[in-house]
Amino acid sequence: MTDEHLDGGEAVLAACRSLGVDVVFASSGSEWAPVWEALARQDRDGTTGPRYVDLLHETLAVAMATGYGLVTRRPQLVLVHAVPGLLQGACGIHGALLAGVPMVVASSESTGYGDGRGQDPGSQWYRNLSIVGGPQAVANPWTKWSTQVGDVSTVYGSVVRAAEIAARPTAGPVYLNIPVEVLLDEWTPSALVGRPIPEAGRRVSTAGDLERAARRLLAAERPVIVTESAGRHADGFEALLELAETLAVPVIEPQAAVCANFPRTNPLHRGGDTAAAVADADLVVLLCCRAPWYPPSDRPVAADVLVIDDVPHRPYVDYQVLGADQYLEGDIGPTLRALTGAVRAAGVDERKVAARRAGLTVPSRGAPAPRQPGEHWIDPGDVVDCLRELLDPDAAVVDETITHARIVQQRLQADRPGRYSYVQGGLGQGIGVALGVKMADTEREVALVIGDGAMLYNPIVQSLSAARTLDLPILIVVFNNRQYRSMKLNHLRFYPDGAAVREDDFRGVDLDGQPELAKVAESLGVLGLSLTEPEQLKAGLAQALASVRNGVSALVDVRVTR
Ligand SMILES: Cc1ncc(C[n+]2csc(CCOP(=O)(O)OP(=O)(O)O)c2C)c(N)n1
Ligand SMILES: [Mg+2]
Repeated sequence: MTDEHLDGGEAVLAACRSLGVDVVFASSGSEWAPVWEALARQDRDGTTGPRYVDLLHETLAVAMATGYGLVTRRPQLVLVHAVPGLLQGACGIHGALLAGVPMVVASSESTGYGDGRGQDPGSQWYRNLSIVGGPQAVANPWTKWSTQVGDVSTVYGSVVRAAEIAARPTAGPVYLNIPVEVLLDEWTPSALVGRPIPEAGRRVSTAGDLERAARRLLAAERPVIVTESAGRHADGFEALLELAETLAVPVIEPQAAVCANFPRTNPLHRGGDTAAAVADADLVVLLCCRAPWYPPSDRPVAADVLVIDDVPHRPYVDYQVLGADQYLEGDIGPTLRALTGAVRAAGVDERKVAARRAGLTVPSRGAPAPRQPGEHWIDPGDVVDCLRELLDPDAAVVDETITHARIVQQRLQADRPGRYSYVQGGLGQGIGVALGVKMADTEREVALVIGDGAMLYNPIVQSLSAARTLDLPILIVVFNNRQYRSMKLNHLRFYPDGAAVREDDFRGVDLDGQPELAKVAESLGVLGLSLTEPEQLKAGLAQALASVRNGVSALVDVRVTR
């Protein structure tokens, strides 16, 4: 084969170039030599193209693409290996689906198993790697879309199309099975190859829908906005602020909120209790809410419900009750701006708005639990308070805590877009997501707050190694209660007087056997600190942050009271 032989690997890379993909996040597999060859040619020839990053675990590769996508909202390419790599990455891919993060995930199968024409793909494809129905069938339930690329002539177009599908609402991961024979096959680029692919067009509701929604808002006496993820969308945070301020509408971020949507410091932010907030409302605006009522049938009967979303009924959600009286559909930023425009055009009753504003008080952050005399360990609320004080005001906080998430949300007081992101889906993605956020914006300070149990689900060795080798310094703060506290609370909810509680004999809870996380971190070139006493907290976190600002990641293992 000559150096100038172009194949399916070149087609994959050419598609990335046309799409403006910045990064290929990869976890190795024998199918990817054609892409590696294309990358070697790219380097040799000085061609502009994506950066390629080798990662040592699929969860890490996918989670980094998720973190990167949360910041950029643009799809990147993730390469994994056949079905095993796809399955290993599945937890993260499902997380990206829930988070609405676009990405193209690709892996291979064999079509000829060594008997086909062309190069020998290797006997492992015949012996070990096949799966009945193909990997695209495996990926189908937890991706937005999945298919197989049947021929080298369609590789370029398939990768482009996959990314275009991934980027459109609801954004999410798509999967491509590009068989190894297809990747190795000779490729003749068509005249279309190399044209830059435009971004998706913006969608806004019709003028009629906007006007009806504006009139509803203006007519309401006690409207309230509930939002889980408006801040995930471009301009969503700022556009919501403008709408809420224009009408002095209170905003609720329920526990299901996954990002910073509205400044917690704004008097219109009314905390996280949807049930209390809607009890007296005559209009509830559900803005980007998947699961506003619980139980699902618990929609308030007295209020009208206006649903504003890009895709109100998420195709990947199995059961969803919104209870809408009106839908306003379109891209969130432009739609909210247009709604505010329609509200102003229809005429705002400033006296009514002023009266509503005058009735607001600043909700309290909640005092820390009183400390028992002689009590060791550190209050989790104090940890968040201290972080809020010490972190750069623009720092991004990624959250993979469970029972501490509410405290983090309440006390962090996120006041700007991108300040807070909750890791969605199964545990184990947090470090990767934080590293991806850092990679997308290397100037930004990034902190991960994480439970001890969640930490132990992460590929710690691979992730902390990546932090060092890719020069992505982040702060990791472990809320260590030496248990899966959530599992215990769950058990107690179902069996408050059961044998486990009477005998103090729980399962699925104890994490006393965990390794010393600070030492694990130290062994991987990361500053590791263990804090057990409240007096150590501020100095410890400050020392860790100084290390991060100096280019060395830090892990602070904080022994928390609960
Ligand atoms: C991949 C995966 N496996 C299992 C679970 C179930 N699970 C939910 S929370 C949790 C415990 C988390 O422990 P920790 O991070 O220490 O938080 P805590 O409960 O102590 O607040 C487990 C095991 C999960 N969410 N994801
Ligand atoms: Mg724990």
